[in-house]
Amino acid sequence: MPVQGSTGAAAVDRIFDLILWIAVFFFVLIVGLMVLFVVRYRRREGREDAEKSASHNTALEITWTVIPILIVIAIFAWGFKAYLDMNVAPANSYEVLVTGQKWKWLFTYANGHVDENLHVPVDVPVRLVMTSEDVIHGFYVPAFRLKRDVVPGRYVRIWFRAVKTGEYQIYCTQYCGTGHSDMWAKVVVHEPGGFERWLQEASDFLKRMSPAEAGERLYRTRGCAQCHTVNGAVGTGPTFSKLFGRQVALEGGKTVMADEDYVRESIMDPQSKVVLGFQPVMPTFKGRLTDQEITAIIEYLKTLE
Ligand code: HEC
Ligand SMILES: [Cu+2]
Repeated sequence: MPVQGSTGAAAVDRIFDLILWIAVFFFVLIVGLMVLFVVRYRRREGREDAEKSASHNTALEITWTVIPILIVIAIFAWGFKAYLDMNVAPANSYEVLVTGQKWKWLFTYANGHVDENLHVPVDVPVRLVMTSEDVIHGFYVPAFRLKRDVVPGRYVRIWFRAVKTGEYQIYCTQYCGTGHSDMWAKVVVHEPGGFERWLQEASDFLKRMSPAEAGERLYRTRGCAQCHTVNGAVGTGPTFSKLFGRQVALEGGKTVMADEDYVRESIMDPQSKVVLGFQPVMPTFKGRLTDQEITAIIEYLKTLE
């Protein structure tokens, strides 16, 4: 088993152990008796005919019905309680929005900061409100025994309380396409106070970084990288490599110079000028990126000339 990184992990492991040991007990009992009977009642000289067996034993039959029923009820009751505990978050939980998309997880914090990793304070209940942008994904943190599928158009909630600082792996457990196995992220559990400091610093990245660096970060964290490469390869959208300053051929026969205004328009109103040979599938980022952020992206595109 991975380390128990959350309060829920211990509860899950206890039920797992219970079911495991019940299974081991009955496996040994049943297979043991079977082997014993095979040896004992095998065909031998002078024992050719099977002995007449009893047809019925009420006491035995009631015993082997009632005991398993009690065991199954106990497993259900215990499992159901743990399931409810996992699903009903304490009222004072810190909330983080989780979005699954091809092929990364994005985490949105209360102040609007968007990050590729899930940062949380230790010993504080954290509620995740999760959804997907495109197809089904499965949010899975083995160390927290936390797993929930997300689908577009619907929100699901889970919560956890991390008990140890450190980094834990997040996986996607639904086969969601070519990038599925790269859909990794980390839970970073901070010591008391460290989380607030991290959030403050991370949200200030526009002030802290040069515009081009900040633009690169936005390119990665705001989903542009899903559709646009920077290495010249064509994805769902055209590559950003050597885009800036080039003449771009559009659907309908026109061409346009890829300058600041064109990039800005492509982000705010993608359908107004559609690049030749591409589907008009880019979502608008109007209201989702600030002017300052768009400027940072433009500065980043300039570095890819
Ligand atoms: C769902 C896929 C998708 C996402 C996500 C996406 N785009 Fe696009 N983008 C496209 C497609 C397809 C085109 C070409 C068709 C068109 O012009 O609308 C395009 C065109 C563009 C163009 C014009 C490119 C050219 O060669 O002329 C720019 C600039 C651009 N996108 C920027 C961005 C930025 C910045 C982001 C992230 C904030 C982003 N896109 C997110 C699919 C996407
Ligand atoms: Cu996925």
